[in-house]
Amino acid sequence: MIKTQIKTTCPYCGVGCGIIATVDDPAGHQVSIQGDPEHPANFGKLCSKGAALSDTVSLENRLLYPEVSGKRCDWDTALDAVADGLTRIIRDYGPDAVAFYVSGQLLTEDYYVANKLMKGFIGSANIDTNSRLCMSSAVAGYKRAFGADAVPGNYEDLELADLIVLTGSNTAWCHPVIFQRIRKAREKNPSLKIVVIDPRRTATCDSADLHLAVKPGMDGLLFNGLLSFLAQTGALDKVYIDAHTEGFDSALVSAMASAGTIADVAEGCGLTAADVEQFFNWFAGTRNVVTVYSQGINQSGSGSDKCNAIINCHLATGKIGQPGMGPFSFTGQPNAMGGREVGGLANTLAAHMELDNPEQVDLVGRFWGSDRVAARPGLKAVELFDAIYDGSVKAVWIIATNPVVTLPNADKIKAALKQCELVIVSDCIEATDTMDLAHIKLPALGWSEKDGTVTNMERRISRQRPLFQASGMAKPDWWIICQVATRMGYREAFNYRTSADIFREHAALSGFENDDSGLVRDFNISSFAGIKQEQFDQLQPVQWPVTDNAPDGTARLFGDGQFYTVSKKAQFIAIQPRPPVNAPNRQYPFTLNTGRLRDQWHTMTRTGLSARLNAHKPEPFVEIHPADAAEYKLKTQDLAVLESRWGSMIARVVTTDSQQPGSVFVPMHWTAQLSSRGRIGALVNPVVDPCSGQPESKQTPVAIARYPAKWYGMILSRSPLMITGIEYVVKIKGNGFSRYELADSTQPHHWRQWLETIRSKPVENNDWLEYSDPELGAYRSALVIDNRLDCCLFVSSTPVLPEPAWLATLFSQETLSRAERLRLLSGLPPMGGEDCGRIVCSCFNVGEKSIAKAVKTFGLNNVEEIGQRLSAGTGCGSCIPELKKYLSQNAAADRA
Ligand SMILES: Nc1nc2c(c(=O)[nH]1)N[C@H]1C(S)=C(S)[C@@H](COP(=O)(O)OP(=O)(O)OC[C@H]3O[C@@H](n4cnc5c(=O)[nH]c(N)nc54)[C@H](O)[C@@H]3O)O[C@H]1N2
Ligand SMILES: Nc1nc2c(c(=O)[nH]1)N[C@H]1C(S)=C(S)[C@@H](COP(=O)(O)OP(=O)(O)OC[C@H]3O[C@@H](n4cnc5c(=O)[nH]c(N)nc54)[C@H](O)[C@@H]3O)O[C@H]1N2
Ligand code: SF4
Ligand SMILES: [Mo]
Repeated sequence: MIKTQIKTTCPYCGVGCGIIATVDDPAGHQVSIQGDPEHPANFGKLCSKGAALSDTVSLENRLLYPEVSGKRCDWDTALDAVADGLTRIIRDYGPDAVAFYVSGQLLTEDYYVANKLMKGFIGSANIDTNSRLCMSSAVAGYKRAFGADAVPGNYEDLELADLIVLTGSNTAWCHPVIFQRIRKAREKNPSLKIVVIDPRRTATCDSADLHLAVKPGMDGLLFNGLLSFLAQTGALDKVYIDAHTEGFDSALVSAMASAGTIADVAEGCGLTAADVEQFFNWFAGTRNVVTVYSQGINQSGSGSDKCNAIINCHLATGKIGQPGMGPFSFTGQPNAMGGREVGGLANTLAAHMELDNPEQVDLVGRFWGSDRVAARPGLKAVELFDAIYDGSVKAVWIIATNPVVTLPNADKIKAALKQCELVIVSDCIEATDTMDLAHIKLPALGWSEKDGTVTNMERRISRQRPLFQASGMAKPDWWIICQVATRMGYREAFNYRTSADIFREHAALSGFENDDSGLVRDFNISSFAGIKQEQFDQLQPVQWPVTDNAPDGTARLFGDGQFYTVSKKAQFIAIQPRPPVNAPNRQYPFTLNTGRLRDQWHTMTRTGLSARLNAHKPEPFVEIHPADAAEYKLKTQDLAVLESRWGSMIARVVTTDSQQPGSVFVPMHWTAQLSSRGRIGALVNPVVDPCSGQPESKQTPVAIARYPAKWYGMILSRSPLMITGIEYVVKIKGNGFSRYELADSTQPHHWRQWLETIRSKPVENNDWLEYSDPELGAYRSALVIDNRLDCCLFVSSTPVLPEPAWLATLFSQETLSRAERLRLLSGLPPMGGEDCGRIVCSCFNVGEKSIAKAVKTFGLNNVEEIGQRLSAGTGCGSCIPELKKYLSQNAAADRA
């Protein structure tokens, strides 16, 4: 059989890696995934998440049928219910009583029609997107500086740079393929320096020449300090400032007034003066500098100002617009950029136009043939959910995002949706925390079925192509939106047959009256205004603008020193640095920092389906400095309760000196589907940046205390279990089994009876193996059916339980040996049996114990030698920073 090979794009991060998918079995949803060697984002590389895509395209947990009020129905019924509901509320309360909350994980075509329906025809701008939580500060920063939301450079600039500053970005885990490109660039150019600015010592620091563990939230001061240093040391490019910029003097006055001396900056930022000076000298003395910034900068009550403080330094030295230099905001989602292009934010309009610009509102109205285009900005995400909570917004349609988990003050979001009159949710997944609150559930196509375009963080438009036919009754998001629009009376404006029809219109709008007669707009892909279906199907990755003057796309912007402002000059912004809005206090003494893990994507609706991705960091955890841990009587493996003014959660304690004292870190990923008390969003303060509306998700004052567990337990079971009434439960999908981590603060159960009830299925031919020591609070049991392990439970009064990695191997066996049956109850692997430890390399399933053992036994000295011995690190390469950690630990042990 000849297998079909399809070129498509990864659905996760903004790197936008090209993929070659080989469809092995179309009906069985079997596919093999490889990096596309020809795609200019990744040249064949993929990270662990991209490489594991084949694990996530099954029908497990897919939403396959529409539902209205809990009943499965056909599309007509569901679409009528949506259209009638929205129409009725608009009639009774006006257009601002309805809202859409959408996502950077939509295709450009989906996003375009959602925005067109709300802003162009319903006539309200109450459509906002999860990009508000992600890079709205970066958008505000670019617009203030350049007059347009335009990313100046590209990935190649990172390879051409001699200094890369990564601030508020854990590139190694969040944009791993770019991190690999940086690593390769350094091998070629040993003089390339890397500075990482992050309160934590992350995996990204592994390649850093200098790590500035900045005090949380103080980057504005640091970059103001840099601007003032550049001025004082004669490092300014005065010719560039005069010719191409405005506002320098007041920006410098502000910078100098707030920053003071290097020693002052260092003190304010919690750094040493020597380190600050080193960084400043490198920036001043290097022509090719790229400053990458991401959520550590954007997710802040003064995020937009921080972005401009960074851009100011590049403008002041003319380090912009040429190969190897520039400020570079890293975006998160696969189509964050496409969303910006179609105007998905509540304050923007399609094709990089603005809602507060009457001429542009008029232009878009004429293009769309509508006289109802919203005349003013709508509610931004946090305000929007406040309005749902207080009842002024009565209907919300949530598409491709999971706000009950990811918005700040998330328990309030849940309460808001609970009391909202009409909640419509479109998702490809059935069980999500947000979907659970939907009155109308709409099944969307998943990544492997979708057809359209996305734009990556270097302005490169690529195709996502379908690998499989639609599953169940799932439909493209654009189709669902257009059907609703049609039923609301807007048939003519939404009469598209394919996503190519929409792309063509989007391209035409970008070129519509976009010439010197008006103010030229940066976003222009007018070359595609007449694109035919076959050409759309064959579309090669290309960087916008794509116009008659630049038919092959545009690698860099601003090379001619011309910007998109009225004067065509870039603008300096005077910055007054501000600390986080809520400072730690006696009741909540720690700063909570939240962010991402290497192998999970956001709310885990897809990556959580992959056993190999779950193996890296299986449970919600809190990282805390050892000194703080000691003060609060916390040890690694304990459970801790974290609490803020807004909510609480329980997490496993990890003590580490990569964390700075006074600050704790918790990953953002866990949901109520997978954990009883793991939603960190419940604690995050809903403070936003007044300029961008982006929440301050990186700094919330919290308290921490040991969770008073009476017992800790772990279950591995072939069939999923319904576990209720236990305070701490985390569910982890393994290969052929589910694992549950448990704990509770009340007296232990009658274990055997309890296990039988939650297993519910009656069994024959079963053996219960049991061991109990009430004195020690220990209990272990295993249910063996036909000599095959079905389920096992381990309970202890301490958090030390058997290593799950070797237990997991027993579930792939059809029979248990005598030794294994015995060892099950001792909780130890059989003699000579493999206990590889927690998985570090998810491509080759190599655990930390195997690595540590091999490093020691064979005296391995570097990552390459580990790779030759164990294959670890030779796949996607995402684990290389961790492999280095084992090497350095071993070296330290040898020295000791
Ligand atoms: N594996 C994985 N990759 C992803 C995603 C995912 O879910 N999983 N999501 C994607 C998305 S949507 C996004 S937006 C990107 C985000 O990519 P990143 O922004 O790189 O990711 P985060 O982990 O949110 O935060 C980055 C770093 O900011 C640091 N930080 C916190 N406070 C401060 C501060 O005050 N100053 C500075 N300088 N740093 C600070 C944190 O310690 C953290 O290491 O990742 C994308 N890639
Ligand atoms: N505490 C804290 N909170 C944060 C952050 C943080 O760093 N800390 N980061 C913020 C950032 S940067 C971001 S981007 C957000 C992300 O937050 P969310 O967008 O809420 O998280 P996801 O899990 O990506 O949600 C996407 C949803 O869309 C579904 N989906 C996937 N593909 C499709 C599709 O094609 N169509 C439809 N209809 N549905 C689809 C998925 O199943 C999933 O339910 O979280 C934000 N929240
Ligand atoms: S770096 Fe990883 S997650 Fe991001 S696009 Fe590439 S393969 Fe996908
Ligand atoms: Mo994001």
